[in-house]
Amino acid sequence: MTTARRAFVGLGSNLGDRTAQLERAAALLAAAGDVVGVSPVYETEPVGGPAQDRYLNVVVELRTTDSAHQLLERCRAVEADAGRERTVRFGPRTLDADVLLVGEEAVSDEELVVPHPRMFERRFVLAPLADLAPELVPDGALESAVGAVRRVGTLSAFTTHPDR
Ligand code: GSY
Repeated sequence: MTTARRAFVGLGSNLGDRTAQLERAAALLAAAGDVVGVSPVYETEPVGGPAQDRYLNVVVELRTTDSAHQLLERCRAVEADAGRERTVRFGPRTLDADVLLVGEEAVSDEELVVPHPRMFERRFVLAPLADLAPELVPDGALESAVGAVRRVGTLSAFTTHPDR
């Protein structure tokens, strides 16, 4: 049996009902039973691509036996569920789901690079990741990363209550 590892997936949306799409994507990921946390929601300045609307971003934490490629398939499934169309590179999207980290696994092939190659430059990834796993964010990285972010709430299905 494969040992479960700590993994992180980034979710972002800047087209349509952003909150509903993040809620649904997180719920679809959680249906497999290996999601252990979801960060607060951040409204974030778009990084890269054409001029476009602000995103909502979260990071989802898993304790999973899935490989990085299996997680990629799950990410593709939640993007497809949101009707994601790949038209403009780095352009607006109903939902983006990126594999960020999978334990110590390093992958680099034509389909996937893990750790995600741009995650440590992007505040929309590092701010929610720091909420879940501050020890994984190198000193000074959050400050030097690009793109303004603002914490705006939590996904309703994943609000942590103090009495639970
Ligand atoms: O790589 C994820 C899609 N994406 C985002 C995003 O999720 N948030 C922000 N703020 N900018 C982005 N640029 C791209 S591409």
